[in-house]
Amino acid sequence: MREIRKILIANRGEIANRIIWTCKEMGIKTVAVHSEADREALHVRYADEAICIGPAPSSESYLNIPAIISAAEITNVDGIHPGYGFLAESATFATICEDCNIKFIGPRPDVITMMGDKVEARRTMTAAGVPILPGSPDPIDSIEDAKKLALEIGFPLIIKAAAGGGGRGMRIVRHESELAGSLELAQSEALNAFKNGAVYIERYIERPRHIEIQVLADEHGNVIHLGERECTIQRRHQKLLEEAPSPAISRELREEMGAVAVKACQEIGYSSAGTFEFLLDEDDRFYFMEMNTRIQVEHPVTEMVTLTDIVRNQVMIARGENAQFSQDDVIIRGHSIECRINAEDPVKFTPSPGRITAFNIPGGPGVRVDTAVYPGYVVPPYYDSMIAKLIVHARTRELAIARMQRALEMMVVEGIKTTIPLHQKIMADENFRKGDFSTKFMEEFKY
Ligand code: MV4
Repeated sequence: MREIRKILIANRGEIANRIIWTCKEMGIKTVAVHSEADREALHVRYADEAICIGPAPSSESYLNIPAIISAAEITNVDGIHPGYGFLAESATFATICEDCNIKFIGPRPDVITMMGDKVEARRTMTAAGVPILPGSPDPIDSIEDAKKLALEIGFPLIIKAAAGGGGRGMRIVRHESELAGSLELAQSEALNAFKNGAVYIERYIERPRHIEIQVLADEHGNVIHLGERECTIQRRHQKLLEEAPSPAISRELREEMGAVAVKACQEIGYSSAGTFEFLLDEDDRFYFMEMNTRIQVEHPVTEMVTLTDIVRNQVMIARGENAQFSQDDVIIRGHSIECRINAEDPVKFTPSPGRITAFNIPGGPGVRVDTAVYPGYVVPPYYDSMIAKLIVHARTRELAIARMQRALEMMVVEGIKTTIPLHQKIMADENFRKGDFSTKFMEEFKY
C-alpha cells in the first residue's frame, strides 16, 4: 500500500474540479496548478493550495513538465492526477513522475506508449483476442504494399496515422485510382502533425456507431468493465453528447464486448481506469479502434448508471489497493445522457470566449452539472471551449431525454454563445429519439 495524502491536479476546468470533489470526499489534500490566464479559475479556489506554472499558452503552462514537477516537489504531494488532454497520455510525463517518486495516477508508462502507437495497439489487441478490422499488420511504406493490401481488403478503405487518434490525419479511399495520391498525402500530413509519417490501412465501415467500454483494473490483475458508452454523435471528431447504456447494445453484446476488454487488460497488465473504443457495424460486429489510457470527458454517464466514482477508483488503484470490485456487483441502472456545453457558436462551431454575464444551472432529481465556470467568469480563448457538462439520469432513455430537455431549457448562460440550442434540436430529432443514428448523424442533421 502506498500512502496518498495529497494530490496535485495537472489540469484545469471542469475535470480539475471533478478530481477535487472526490479528493475532498476521500480526505485527500489537493494542489491546483494554473496558468496566468487562470488565476480566477474555480479549481484554484477549491484546492487547498494553488501554484502558478506559467503563461497562458498551454505549451508554457499545462504542458510544462519541469514547472509541474517543481510545483509537486514544493508542495510535497504523493501523487499527480493528469485528468484528460494535456499530459494525461504522455509516457514521458508518467516516467518523470515515477522517477521523482510521485505516483502518476494512471497506467504504467510502457502501456501508454504502446497504446499511443495505433499499429502497435492493433498488433497487441489481435494477440489478446480482440477483433480488429482487416488491414495492415505493419505501417505501409510503399505504394506496392498499399496496392497489395487493398486487393486483399477491398474498397472503400481508410488510411490512418500510426501516431494519430481521435480522427486526425485520416483519409478514405474509394477507388484504386486515388490510392497512391491519398497515401502520399496521408504520410506527409502525419509527418507534419505528429512528426511521424507512419500510416496504416483498414477496411472502411460506412455507417458505424462509436461504442466504448469503460474498464477498471487494479495493480494485482483484478479487472472489471462498467459497460458501454454510446459516443456516435460527433462533429469533426468532437463528441457532442454521450449516453449510457447505448440504445444499440443488447445485454449479450455488452457482456461479449466487456469480456473482450477485460481479457485484453489482463493480457497487457493494464491498471487504472481505461476505455476501449470500438466501431460497431450495421450487423452488430464490433472492431477495436483505440484504447484511451486516461479518464475521459464522458465518464459521468457511466458513473450515473453504475453508481460508481471512477476518480475514487483511480485513486484507490494508485494506492495499490486490492480492488473490492467484482463484475457481479456491476449493474446498469436506468439511462444517462451527457450534453457537452461549449462556448461556441452553435451553427458555425467557432469559439465564443468572453465574460459570462449570467449563469444558472438546473437542479432537481437526476440532474448533474460538471463545470468550473460561474457568473462573471471570463472564458479565456486559450483552451478547449467546453464550459460545462449537463448530465441527466432517469429510469428509461425516454425519461432521460425528457429530463435533458427540461434541464437544457432551464440552464442559463448569458454573455457568450453556447451549444445549448444545438442540443435542444438534437433532443427533438426523430432519429435521435428512436436511437437510430450513425457517425454520419451530424452531416445529415438539418438545423
Ligand atoms: C474508422 C471509420 C470507419 N472505418 N475506421 C474517427 C475517429 C478515429 N478514432 C477513427 N474514426 C473512424 N475510423 C474505419 N476502419 C470511421 C471513423 C469515423 C468516426 C468514428 C467514430 C465516431 C465518429 C466518426 C466520424 C467519422 C469517421
